[in-house]
Amino acid sequence: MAYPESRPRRLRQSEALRSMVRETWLRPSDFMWPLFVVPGKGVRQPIASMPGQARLSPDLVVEEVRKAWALGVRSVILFGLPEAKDPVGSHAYKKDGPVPLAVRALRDALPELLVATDVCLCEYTDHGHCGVVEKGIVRNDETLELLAKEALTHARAGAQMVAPSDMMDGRVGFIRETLDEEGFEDVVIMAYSAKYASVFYGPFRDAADSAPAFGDRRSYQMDPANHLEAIREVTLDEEEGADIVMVKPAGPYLDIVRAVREHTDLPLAAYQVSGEYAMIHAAAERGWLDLERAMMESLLGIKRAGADIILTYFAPEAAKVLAR
Ligand code: PB1
Repeated sequence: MAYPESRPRRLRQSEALRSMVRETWLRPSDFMWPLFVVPGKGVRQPIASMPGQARLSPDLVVEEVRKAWALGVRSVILFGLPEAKDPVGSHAYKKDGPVPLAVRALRDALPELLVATDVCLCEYTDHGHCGVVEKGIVRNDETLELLAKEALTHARAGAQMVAPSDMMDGRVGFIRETLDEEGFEDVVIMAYSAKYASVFYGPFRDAADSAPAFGDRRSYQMDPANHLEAIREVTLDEEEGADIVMVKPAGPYLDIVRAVREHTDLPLAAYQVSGEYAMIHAAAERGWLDLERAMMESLLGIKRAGADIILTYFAPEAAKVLAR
């Protein structure tokens, strides 16, 4: 049927009609809030490139997450910034490091909260790469042991989910095996499966002081030009035991989100990264975009593309809007 019998505008006449036929809805529990944890007490260091976000000590992480919980946010993911960095990222697996301490504090304060931790070495190595380096090469197999130690440290602290973001081959299976051997078969693995070598991580690297000291991450993170490779990476992580798979970044990769959604029946996460967050804030600060509307539309697009879980720095603010 064509015009004039068919009139799509009939269903757009009022909010009552538009909401009746709306195909995608956001919920506060869709959002997972990434947080940066530093050692100490009472420490709050605002992140200039990420307005509204800060590096927080474990006590203030609890304070901020309580507020987010009250708004409907039900999960967080923690990134650690250690006291010291070294070639093998040894602070990544210290049991009294900022992340394990924050995990314990959050589990005590909010027993129903889902506490996930990022598993990677880049925030902990003095060269800034996600694995150990020998002769300028990031060594894949030598890194697996260290990632497993880090995941185990987080699980022992009470993390219900670990999320390896390193992009080493075989790390999901290696971490799964280690956790199971140590009695943590219930700890969920959310794999950063299709993680691209993206420029949009800039503000994060600023926040975590984790930019590579030499070279880049293109020998382990994916080529932004590739689509089929994302399906291969997701398939491998599924076979290795991932419980949740992820596409990262999100906004510039919605085609990949959709393709992965159609490929797997596992829960699918998408990470709205620091650069996506910073861009919206920067445009809003210049008066070019309405911050709240741009925030909500960017998140709606990621959900519409097929993500079940959205890692986003907007989590508390977006939850506040949805609560209205
Ligand atoms: O928000 C972000 O930009 C996230 C960045 C992401 C965190 N998982 C990585 C950035 C990078 O590759 O440097 C960290 C990788 N472990």
